[in-house]
Amino acid sequence: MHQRVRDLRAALLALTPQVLVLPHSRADIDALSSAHGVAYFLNRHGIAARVCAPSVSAPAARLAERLGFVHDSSCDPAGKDIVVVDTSSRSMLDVDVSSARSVLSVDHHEGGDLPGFVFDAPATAAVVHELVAGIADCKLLSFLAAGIVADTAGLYVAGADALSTLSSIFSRCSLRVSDVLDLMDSEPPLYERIARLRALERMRVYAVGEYVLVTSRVSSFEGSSAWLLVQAGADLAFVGSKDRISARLSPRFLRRTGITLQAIFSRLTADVGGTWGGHAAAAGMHTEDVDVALRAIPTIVSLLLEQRGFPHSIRAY
Ligand SMILES: [Mn+2]
Repeated sequence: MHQRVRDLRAALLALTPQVLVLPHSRADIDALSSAHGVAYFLNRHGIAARVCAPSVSAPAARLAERLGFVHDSSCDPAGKDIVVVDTSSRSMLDVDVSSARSVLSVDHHEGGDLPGFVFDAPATAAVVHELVAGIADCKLLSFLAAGIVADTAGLYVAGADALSTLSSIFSRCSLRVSDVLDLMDSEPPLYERIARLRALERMRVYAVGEYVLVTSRVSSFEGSSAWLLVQAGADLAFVGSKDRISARLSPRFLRRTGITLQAIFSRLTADVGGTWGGHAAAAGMHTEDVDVALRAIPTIVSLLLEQRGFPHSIRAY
C-alpha cells in the first residue's frame, strides 16, 4: 500500500460514526463506486457509514442497481463526519457541508477547496481499490473496475497504473474486460433512445476543414444524443434542448487539433451569452437562445481551426 493511501486509511479510521460518504453532484460511475468503496471500508472496520447521493448520472444509477448497491438520496450533514469522494470542491456537492463536524475529501482532481487527499490516480476508484483490496467482494471490485474504465474513457487513456489495478481485480474475480464493458453497457430507457433517434432525424451536418460538425435539437437527453452523434461519425456534436446545449468531441478531433470544448464554449458564451462547464471532450452550456448559439458554432470552430493553421472552409450538407 502506498504511504499516501496508508495516511488516508488512518484518517478514515479516525472518523466518528455515523459517517456520510458524499460523491459529487450528478455522480458518475467513478464517484458512486468510490463512495460505496469508502463506505464499505468504514463499515468493515466497525465505523457505520452510509452513501448519500442526491443526484446520480443515469449510467451510474443503472450500474449500482444492477450490482445491488443502494444509497440515500437526501441527508443531513449537521454534526457528522463527512467523506467527500471524487471531488474536493464545495461547489460540486449537492449538500451544504458547512454544518458538518468534519470534512475529508478523497479525489484525483487538483484545485478543490476542501481539506483531504488528492491523488495522482487515473480514477478515484483506483485509490479506493488500494484501500479495500484485501477485504472487498467481487461486486464492489467490479463496480470499482467500471469506475476506472469510465474515467479512462473506456481504457482509451489508461496507463500502466490503471491496467495494473484492473489486472489485480480481474485475476481475483476471474473477470475479462468484456465483463466490465457488458456491465456498463446497459440499454438506455425508451425515452432516451427516442431522443437519440430524434437527434439523428433533426441534425444539421457541416464539414469544417476535414472535420464533421453536427448540430441537433431534442427535448431532453441532449448529452446522450451528442454522444451518439459522435459514435455515428461526427467529430464535433452539439445538441440543444430548451435552454441547454451538450457537446461531445471525437478523440481524433481533440488529438489532432488540440481544440477543446472549453475553447469553443468560452468563445460561444462570449459571443451569444450564457454559462458553460465541463471537460475537454464533454461539456455543456446554458443559454437563453439555443438556436442562435447552435447557428454560431460552425463559424467559431472554423475560426479556432484558422488560428491554429488548419484548413477551415465551412460547407453545409
Ligand atoms: Mn473520477
